[in-house]
Amino acid sequence: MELYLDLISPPCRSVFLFAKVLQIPFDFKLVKLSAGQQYTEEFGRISSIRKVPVMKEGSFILTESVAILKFLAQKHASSAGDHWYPADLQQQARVNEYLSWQHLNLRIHGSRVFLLRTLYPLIMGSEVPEDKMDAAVENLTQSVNLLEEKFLQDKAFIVGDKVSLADLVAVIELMQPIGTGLNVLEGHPRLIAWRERVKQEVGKKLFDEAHESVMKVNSLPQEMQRSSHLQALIPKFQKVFNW
Ligand SMILES: N[C@@H](CCC(=O)N[C@@H](CS)C(=O)NCC(=O)O)C(=O)O
Repeated sequence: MELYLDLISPPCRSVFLFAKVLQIPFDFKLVKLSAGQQYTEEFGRISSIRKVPVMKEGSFILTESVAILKFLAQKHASSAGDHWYPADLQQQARVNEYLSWQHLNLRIHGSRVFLLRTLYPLIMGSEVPEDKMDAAVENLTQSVNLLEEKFLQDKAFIVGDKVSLADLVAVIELMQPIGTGLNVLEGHPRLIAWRERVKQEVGKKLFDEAHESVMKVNSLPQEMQRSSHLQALIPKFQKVFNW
C-alpha cells in the first residue's frame, strides 16, 4: 500500500496514525503542500482532485480520508478489533454521524483559523482583517462546544466506552489550531481528559511524532518564503482564502 501524505494536514495525520495503529505496512509518499507538490504532473496522475491523503493499493486508488479510514477499518477488522468502526448498526451510525458533521464544522473552522494564523499575511500580502479572524475563531469555538456537549457528553469516547474513528478524526483536527498556539481546549477539562485517552489509545510517542510539523508550524511562512516556487504558488494559494 502507498499513502500520499503531508503530516501538516489533519486528514493525512488521521490516515497515517490509523495505518500505524493497525500495523499496516505502507510506503510513505510525501506530497509537500507548502512546496506545491499537489500541483505536479506526477501527483495529478494519482489524483485529479490534487488533495492529500490518497491511498493506492495496486491499481486501486482511493481519495478522501474518511473513505480511506473506513476502508482500512473494515478490511482489518479481524486484527484491529471492531471498535474503530463498529459493525453494530447503531454504534456505526454514531461514528458516521460525527464523521459527517465534522467536515463543515470542526474541520473547516479549525483549518480556517489555522490558515489565517499561519499563511494569510504571506499569501495575501496584508495582515488578517480583524473581523475575518474574529468570525473564524467564533465559529471554531462553537464547533468545540458542540463536540463536547453533543458528541462527547460524559462518555469516555464519542461512541461510548471504546475509541473509534470519530475520536481519532476529532482529536487530529483540534490539534491544527492548537499548533498555531491557540489553545481551543482551555476551559474544557472533559475534552482535555478525552484527548489524553485518545492519545493513549494511539500511543503517545506515535501521536507526538505525527504532530511534530504542526506543533512547529509558526516557522512555516519563513520556510515558504525561502522556496523558489513561492511566486508561482501564491495565486494558487490565494484561492484558499476566497471564502
Ligand atoms: N475531504 C478531504 C480533504 C482533503 C484536503 O483538504 N486536503 C488538503 C490538506 S488538509 C490538501 O491536500 N490541500 C491541497 C490544496 O488544496 O491545494 C479529505 O478528508 O481527505
